[in-house]
Amino acid sequence: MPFPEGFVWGAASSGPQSEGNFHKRHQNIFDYWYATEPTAFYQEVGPDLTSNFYNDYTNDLKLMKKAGIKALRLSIQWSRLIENFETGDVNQEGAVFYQKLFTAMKVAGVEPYVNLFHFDMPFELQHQYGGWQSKHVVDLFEKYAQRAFELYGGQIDHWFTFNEPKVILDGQYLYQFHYPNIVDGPTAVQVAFDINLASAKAIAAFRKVNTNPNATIGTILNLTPAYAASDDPRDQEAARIAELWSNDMFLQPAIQGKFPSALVDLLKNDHVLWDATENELALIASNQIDELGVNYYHPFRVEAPDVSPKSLQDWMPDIYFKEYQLPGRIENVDKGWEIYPKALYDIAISMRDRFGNIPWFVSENGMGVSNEERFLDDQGMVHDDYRINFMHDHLAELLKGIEAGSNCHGYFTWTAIDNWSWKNAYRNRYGLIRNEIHTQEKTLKKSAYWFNQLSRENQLPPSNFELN
Ligand code: BGP
Repeated sequence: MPFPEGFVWGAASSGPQSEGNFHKRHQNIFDYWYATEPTAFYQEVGPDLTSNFYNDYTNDLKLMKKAGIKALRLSIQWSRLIENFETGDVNQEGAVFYQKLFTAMKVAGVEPYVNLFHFDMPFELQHQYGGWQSKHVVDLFEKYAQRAFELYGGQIDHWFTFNEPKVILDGQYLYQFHYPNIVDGPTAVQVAFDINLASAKAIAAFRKVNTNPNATIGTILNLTPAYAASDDPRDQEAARIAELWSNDMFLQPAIQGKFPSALVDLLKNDHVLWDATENELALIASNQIDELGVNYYHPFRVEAPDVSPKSLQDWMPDIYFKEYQLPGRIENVDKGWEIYPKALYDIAISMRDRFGNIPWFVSENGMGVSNEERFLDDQGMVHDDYRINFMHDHLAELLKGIEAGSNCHGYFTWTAIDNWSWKNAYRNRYGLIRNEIHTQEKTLKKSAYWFNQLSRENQLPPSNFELN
């Protein structure tokens, strides 16, 4: 079975992970964290150079074309585009960089999908106001978003407000892997609300200033379907709450304009519900996305927690569920993530049945593997059959979902060219294209040829594909 006509074959990346911080006038939280604590990053490699996309994009786009990539999801860095966060005045050099980049993408035939926030809170806003803890920062984000729409509205057809809001909560406010590494459940609850509000405000700004009839706006969520470890009602209950917290807390406001009432009741009961005004809720109610990007890597298996949530303890979402590792699972051991392609079918069906069959696409899916030098041949090509298998098996499940009527219109792999990954730096490589980070030499991996055939034929090549 071919994929539907016009199905988009793309790749995803982000500004902070690929550009390098050349000519940036402000630090984001990762720039700051690396400058003050380099040992927090794998082999002390920071975000200063990354994959040199800032200087190399013309050549990079050519390589992407060779890999069959027809669309690239990337992000504007708030800390590059905006000179004065309070007024929203732009930094000219930053503005020109993105303008030239988007033009080069059109010329190269790589369609830009532009996201406004990929974990990269400007440090000053984190430091001064507490980042997403502050409604003032929400307003500054709206200002920045509006500037971006005004500057690039004529060039861009696909806008996105956020990448993976859930990971912002997890990293910054719960499990300590993004600066400032706070552990505070109730604050995470407020941040969840504020990000939903910021997304709605950016959508409102888009509806106000956009004059491009082809342009749409969406958001990007990492969906981790919650599966109960057993039929035991306690495990089932854990999965129900995990689903509300991990997925529905962002899906429902974005698509339906409201928060899940069962979650609101639970948070209220626990005295940790967010501060929200009637006006803010009305704004969320009236600003929905046009399309959804779904990042999918792994499922979320859960069981009942060891102690009852009624026990005296600091409030964390995990008082309701405990992560469960399926015995005998297939795992990407470099990342500790279970590989479970069927969840992509489940997501497709859930989009169809629970979310009005909204237009959606896979905005990230891929496999990060360490020490890929193991798989280099004499010609210097990485034979990454594991990555081909991973994409093949996920796409086969996705296709089943599409055949069942789910409205999915694209697949973007993470990522085109190996890029810098938050704390892990260049430990795990995800690219279809290898980057020798010491020389910035970039070469196609075997998976790039597989992806090229996929994109050319709009049909799944076999996973045991061989190069001619
Ligand atoms: C997603 C992020 C990406 C990317 C990817 C791989 O959560 O949106 O930015 O990094 O995961 O994860 P990691 O880089 O942590 O291995």
